Amino acid sequence: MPLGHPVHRFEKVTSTNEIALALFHQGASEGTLVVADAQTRGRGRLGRTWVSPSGVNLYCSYILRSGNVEWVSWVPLIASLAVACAIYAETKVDTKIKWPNDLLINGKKVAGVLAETISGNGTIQSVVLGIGINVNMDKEDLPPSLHPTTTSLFEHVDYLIDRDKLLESLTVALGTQYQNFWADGPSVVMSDYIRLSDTVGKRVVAYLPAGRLVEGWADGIELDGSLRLRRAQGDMLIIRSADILHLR
Ligand code: BT5
Repeated sequence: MPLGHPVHRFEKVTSTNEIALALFHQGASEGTLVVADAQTRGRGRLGRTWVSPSGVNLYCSYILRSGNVEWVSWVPLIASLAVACAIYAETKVDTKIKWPNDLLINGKKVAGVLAETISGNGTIQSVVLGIGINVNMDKEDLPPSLHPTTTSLFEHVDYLIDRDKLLESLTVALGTQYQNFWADGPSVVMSDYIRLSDTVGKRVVAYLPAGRLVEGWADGIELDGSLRLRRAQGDMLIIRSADILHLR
């Protein structure tokens, strides 16, 4: 099933992920794409907000097919790679990936990925993959607290970027990454991901969901997409979910 069919376009929604989840429950098929010009309650991970000014950025969500748990943990990594490819294809701007799902330009966040699973009957039925890219936005479109850590593609090129073309590139890149993963397993995705990783090889602090924090060297990525952290004491931690701070 090709990604990006059918497409549901909206001027303004609460959250494209919320709409895609609702469409899934109404029987929407794999590949369905929801795009909006603005979001009033754009979602980040762990209940955070994705600020979504109107008419300047890309906010979209894809309904992906169900898969095993291993596949699900790779979705944000595969999507990050696809976003990096699409951005490069349309703008020639290089991005790096902060594990697991932040796209950075010179250390500042330009895009984010939110994969939400739909479970039922003891299995994962589907994944709604949401992607937000800051495209033609001005810094002033975001609250001042976010200015030091964020950027948009427009800040790195000298023209307004065609958001429809970027979405087309994104859909193609995602379809390609997705097919390669199913055909070859995670090894190719893994090497591409590590090549673009801003995290692997760095000293980092990981803020774990339970509120604990651990410090160490980001040593690599496990076969299920987890981050391997080597601590000064010499032990190795496998981190499935965390917020990462890169240390100098
Ligand atoms: C993410 O969460 O980075 C996932 C963002 C996914 C957004 C897309 S838009 C389409 C789809 N529909 C949705 O409702 N969501 C998805 P996280 O790693 O938790 O990062 C969230 C944090 O990024 C916030 O707490 C802010 O610090 C920061 N942030 C918020 N808005 C931003 C923006 N426009 N650009 C850069 N950083 C932002």
